[in-house]
Amino acid sequence: MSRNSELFERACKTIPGGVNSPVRAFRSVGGTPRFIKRANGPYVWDEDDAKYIDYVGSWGPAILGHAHPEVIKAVQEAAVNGLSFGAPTEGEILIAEAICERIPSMEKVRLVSSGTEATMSAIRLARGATGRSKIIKFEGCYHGHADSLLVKAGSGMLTFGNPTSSGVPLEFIQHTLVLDFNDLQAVETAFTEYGKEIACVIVEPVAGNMNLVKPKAGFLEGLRKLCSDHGALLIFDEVMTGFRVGPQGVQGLTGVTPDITTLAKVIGGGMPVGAFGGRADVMEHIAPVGAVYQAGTLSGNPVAVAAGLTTLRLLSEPGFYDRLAEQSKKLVQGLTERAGSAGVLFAADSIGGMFGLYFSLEVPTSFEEVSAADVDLFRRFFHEMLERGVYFAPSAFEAGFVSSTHDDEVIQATLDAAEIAFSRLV
Ligand code: HOZ
Repeated sequence: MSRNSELFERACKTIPGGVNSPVRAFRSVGGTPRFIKRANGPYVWDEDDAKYIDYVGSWGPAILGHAHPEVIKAVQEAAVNGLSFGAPTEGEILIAEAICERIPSMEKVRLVSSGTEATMSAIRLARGATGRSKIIKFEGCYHGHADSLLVKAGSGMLTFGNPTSSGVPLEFIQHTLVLDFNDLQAVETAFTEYGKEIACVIVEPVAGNMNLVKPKAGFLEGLRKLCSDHGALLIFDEVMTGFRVGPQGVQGLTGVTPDITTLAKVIGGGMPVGAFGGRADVMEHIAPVGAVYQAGTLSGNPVAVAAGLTTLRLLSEPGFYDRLAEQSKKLVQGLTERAGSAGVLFAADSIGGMFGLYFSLEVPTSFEEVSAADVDLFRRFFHEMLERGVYFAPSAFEAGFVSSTHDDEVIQATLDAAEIAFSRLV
């Protein structure tokens, strides 16, 4: 029995499903999850000593590749001084300044420990600041596992949604309206109907939790206008896209300015950090200044902040994002060409250091289109690649990530593996 299998069997005895986050269990692709022993640059090694080119990158944070020496050094130096104080530190000011300098819409920022905390707190802030209850979210956009956000669309366009998890009472989601991503008309209709009750619209401005789905031209601009016209707040959930698609996230690429932004992943450099921030007048509603309560023992943790600060500094090197985007493009173009030669129905897309692979004719623009892709073909491709030492996300509904260590040689090795993998699908 392989050590991965042994560990998985053992893990299942004390950990639900053997994992601490469901997608890691390989349920949608089948097979045994790889237990990772170590990682460096673009590679991870499993407990059977198999080496993989990694396109999961810890689901986004590993933008500099794994175990970047300067980030590791910063963590070690911070750890020596104590792991957690539950009191303010200078590092928290430095990272708040670094974030606010880089993302101008974030005039003030509060640190938390995860993306879920960031989005949950941003929603509470929006409700507290507007005095309204209803929120709009989009099908296929994932904003962490807070109760009011675990919702899928109801049967009609303007019905409130249904929980996507048991344990979420209907009463908890009665204020969540779920609409189709990229359907501006639906948002307009919702505002016409409920305008004065809507606290906020929350959106992944480039969706990364239903594979990768980009906004259509005018969609984000339209959301901005509708929110402004109706006194609602626009929340960009840039947990995944923040410092990943460009130096100012999607807002920097599109010029659309949200009122509140949520961040996590990259800003922690691999350590648990999240953040939400935005207009100063909105942020002033947060306790201890305002009446919206939010707190956390490990918020602004000094070791995590050290990793994040160092990461942000390294990302500021000139040309960093151009090079990253170039490597992602080489990957998706190369894969598309090889799929084409093998006669496999396939499309791919990328933005900055993020990419999507779709077993469908075209790049999707909605959850419905993503869902129509050939999941079985993805599953077979995933395993063909895994066997050849390439680790993609174990789900057809997750985006992939390229780091600055995915150089030409690494991309070429991936494409060589893909050439064989695609040929075995037909
Ligand atoms: N939230 C991640 C998927 N979009 C999964 C995180 C994990 O399993 O580490």
